[in-house]
Amino acid sequence: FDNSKITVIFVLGGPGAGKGTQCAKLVEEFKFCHLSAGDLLRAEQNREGSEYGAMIKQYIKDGQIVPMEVTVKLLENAIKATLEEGRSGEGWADGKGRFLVDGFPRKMDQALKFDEDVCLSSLVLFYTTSEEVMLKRLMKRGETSGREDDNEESIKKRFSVYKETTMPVIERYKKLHKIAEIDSGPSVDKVYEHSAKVVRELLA
Ligand code: UP5
Ligand code: MG
Repeated sequence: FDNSKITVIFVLGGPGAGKGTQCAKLVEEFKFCHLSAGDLLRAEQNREGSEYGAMIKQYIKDGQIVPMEVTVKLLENAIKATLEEGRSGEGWADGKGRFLVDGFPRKMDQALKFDEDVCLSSLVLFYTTSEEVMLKRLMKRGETSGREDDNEESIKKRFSVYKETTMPVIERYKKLHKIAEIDSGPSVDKVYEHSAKVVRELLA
């Protein structure tokens, strides 16, 4: 994709940091298209006839990163479909397709492949809070979410994969000066104030 036609913001942070919650609010104000890599994988897992369903299910339960070919392809297809629908006209003031890519890239190989095959990102919103807070949020959500990885065992695995595999990706974007770090410990509205300010500055 041509970087002059689309703006991509990556949204990272530990499991339960609040990525999805903040993306939903950013969509309302800034008319982004929100693509959650996890949601796309869960949809593919449940799609009838998918050859990857069983594999994805196992990876997600173990908190492991699904092989990048699958995830990058799902994201690429979703971006393409959105642009073809012509959403870039209506609502997107500068005529540019705006995408929030949530929960991605969480492993170095994915980051490099997306840069190479899809496009360069403009910014990374990086949500941080303590593991204690994230665990509490996820256990609470697990009471109703139906997500197979919202249980203590899977959450612990997700935390360790995040530290070992995703933190190096975040360090890379820090070196590239693309990171906006946001404390996601406070209330949803407080965190959003900070998020909106950062995004407003980027789009200005
Ligand atoms: N909540 C949110 N913000 C709050 C606040 N400020 N105050 C109080 N409560 C707050 O929030 C989690 C919960 O906390 C919610 O109940 C919310 O109301 C509350 P949410 O916004 O959903 O947090 P989020 O960061 O989106 O958490 P999520 O669980 O989605 O993060 P993960 O990164 O773990 O999940 P994701 O769906 O991205 O990935 C799942 C799995 O998919 C991965 O583990 C991996 O196996 C696989 N995957 C890949 O293999 N490759 C990829 O590229 C991406 C995913
Ligand atoms: Mg999420």
